[in-house]
Amino acid sequence: MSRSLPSRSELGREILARAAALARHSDSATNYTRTYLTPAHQAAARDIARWMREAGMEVRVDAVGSVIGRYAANDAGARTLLMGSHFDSVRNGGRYDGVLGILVPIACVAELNARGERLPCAIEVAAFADEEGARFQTSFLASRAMLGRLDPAVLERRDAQGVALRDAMIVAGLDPARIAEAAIDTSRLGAYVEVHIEQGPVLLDEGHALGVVTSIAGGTRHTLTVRGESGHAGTVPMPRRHDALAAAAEMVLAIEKRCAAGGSLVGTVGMLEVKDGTGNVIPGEVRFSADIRAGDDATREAAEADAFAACESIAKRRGVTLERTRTHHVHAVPCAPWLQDALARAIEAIDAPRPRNEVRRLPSGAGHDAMILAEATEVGMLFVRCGAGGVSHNPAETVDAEDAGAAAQALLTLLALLAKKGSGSFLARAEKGT
Ligand code: HGY
Ligand code: MN
Ligand code: MN
Repeated sequence: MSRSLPSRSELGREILARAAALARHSDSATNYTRTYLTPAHQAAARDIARWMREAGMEVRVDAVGSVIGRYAANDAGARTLLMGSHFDSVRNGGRYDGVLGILVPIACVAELNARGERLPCAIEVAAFADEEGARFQTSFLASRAMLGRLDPAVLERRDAQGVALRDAMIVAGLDPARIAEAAIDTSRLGAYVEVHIEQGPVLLDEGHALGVVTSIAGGTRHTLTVRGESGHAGTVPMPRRHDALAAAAEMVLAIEKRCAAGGSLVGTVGMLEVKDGTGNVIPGEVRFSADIRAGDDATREAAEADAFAACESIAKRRGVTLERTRTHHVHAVPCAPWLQDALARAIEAIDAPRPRNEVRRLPSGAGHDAMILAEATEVGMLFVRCGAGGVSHNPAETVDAEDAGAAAQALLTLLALLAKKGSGSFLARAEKGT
């Protein structure tokens, strides 16, 4: 008797229970923070590897610590459908960002395995070890490594305690000299599909449990260093000061003002540190971050040019120097139309809650590993509704079990849809056939 499909709530409850178990692996005793290669990060990797094995996958850990499960095809020559997301987090973040995109595909493979079903493509689930880059400022480290595009210079980056990335790798049992071995044969990839929480309020406000991503906003991140002149807070007359922090503060507001121009453009200063900061000393040196994004590269590039020109003129007027380095850059990425259509059909087929029976397609303002995989294969993304007003990168981040279960049912349906296209390069056929 063929096994009945587990109910949406059964699937969802197990997914959320595992997210809760992973959330216990945190670098902090007081909040959910899991950064690259810490003991908590390694403990989470072990849990994920165990769940992948229990789901019937062969599991490997790659040269940068990503955990990759493989569920072989019924045809040895078939290509691979890669799914996954990241299991590191921002500081004091939410427990579903990234993690949901690992647990949902694991639940789907477990279901296929329980049915003894194999597909005309291999399935791989990648738990990427470092996407946020919160510890070493190394966004998308793991997915870049998977494509063989990780710049070895990142090995010299240091965390807030001064630990070099290369040393953190050695402590975690990895060999920094072998990061190139994380690269896969991308010709075997048929497509990449990432499930992710929306991290915004659109699906919530409009009553959609799931949504299909149309494109992913590009972005850059910069470190700006302002150098003025430290001095005695009590004796230097105001007109003679070269206060690095006051200058930086004016620059922060200039960046905010330019990026408030509307549309998909956004700008954020998330980090600011005063060197040798002391209450009775005029700050001599300040370093701050700037994260600028937009749905298209031209809008973002224009905003960057204007914002940083404003910073330069503030520096000149205040008699301080300004140094800027770009630490991160990803282009805006479109999601493959045929994958968007297949995901939309899957949402319709499982009858996920959607007003007026329409599937919502929407852009992603957040960056995802899919942006990097898009350099090697076609990508699709399935968004899952966030609760608590759609907040994310915040401990209040939440997902409903029914919606998590709906995502698993939609992904299972997508796999069935794609499998219908027959064996061999079934994904290519899916592409032509839809
Ligand atoms: O910053 C982002 O968009 C993602 O959370 N890495
Ligand atoms: Mn994130
Ligand atoms: Mn994420």
